[in-house]
Amino acid sequence: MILEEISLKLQAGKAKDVAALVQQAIDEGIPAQTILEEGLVDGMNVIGEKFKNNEVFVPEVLVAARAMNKGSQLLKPLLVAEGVKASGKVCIGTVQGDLHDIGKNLVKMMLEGKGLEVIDLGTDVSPETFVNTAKDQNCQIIACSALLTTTMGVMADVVKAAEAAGIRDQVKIMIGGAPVTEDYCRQIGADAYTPDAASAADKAMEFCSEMSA
Ligand code: B1M
Repeated sequence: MILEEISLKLQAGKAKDVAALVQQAIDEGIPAQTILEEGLVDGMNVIGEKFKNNEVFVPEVLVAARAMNKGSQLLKPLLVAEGVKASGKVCIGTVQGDLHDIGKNLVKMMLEGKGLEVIDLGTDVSPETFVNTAKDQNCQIIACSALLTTTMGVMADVVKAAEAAGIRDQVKIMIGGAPVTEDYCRQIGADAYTPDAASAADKAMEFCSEMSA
């Protein structure tokens, strides 16, 4: 089955093959969301498990990540709804000290798919950069991604920085990433934790319509 092939080629780091298979899957009419989750994300999850067990190492993970990006770029136009007017503004980034950006890029893609305007701050983003951007650009939402247990604490600093800057009541702070939990969200006083990119986009839409009401 083509989705399994995509997953296997991604695990092997074959970016060109992944791109060709993703295109084929699109042409066959498989929904972009399904290709993303059952092909690309599935492959990345296998790599993650192997990385954890020392069966593959950083170079293999990097080529898999490159293949993932190549495949998801092809899906982007399909996930991004055409002609939808921006109904809110979000600044997104991976927190300071953390360079993982695949999940963050997926969240960005899904937010854009809902018609939201997204300012991508990249990786290794300081609490001050999140807060200053939200303030200067009038963002309704700050979206933070963290993949390391050692960096998720920066999310608490983002909440504190927003309080210190006096914008805490004007901005919703959304958090996510593999080590992040609902409990942690409550503990640091952020506004929402969502486990995946699609639910992050739904929640962001909910916040934006609440805030514009
Ligand atoms: Co890193 N890494 N890594 N890594 N890496 C993990 C995260 C790890 C779990 C691997 C492991 O040991 N099993 C482990 C963390 C352990 C821990 O903290 N508990 C780890 C480690 C230790 C490290 C290094 C320290 C390794 C080293 O150098 N010794 C190092 C740190 C570098 C740094 O950041 N300072 C490192 C480096 C790297 C690479 C550079 C090689 C590469 C990153 C490439 C890149 O991103 N451009 C990499 C990768 C690829 C991984 C794994 C294998 C895959 C991560 C990924 O992209 N997953 C990962 C293992 C794993 O997660 N299974 C691992 C796919 C992606 C789609 O999922 O990002 O979780 P994810 O996003 C999901 C959800 O979490 C959610 O939506 C997405 C899907 O819908 N989500 C949000 C994400 N952000 C959200 C925000 C939201 C809402 C939802 O709201 C705002």
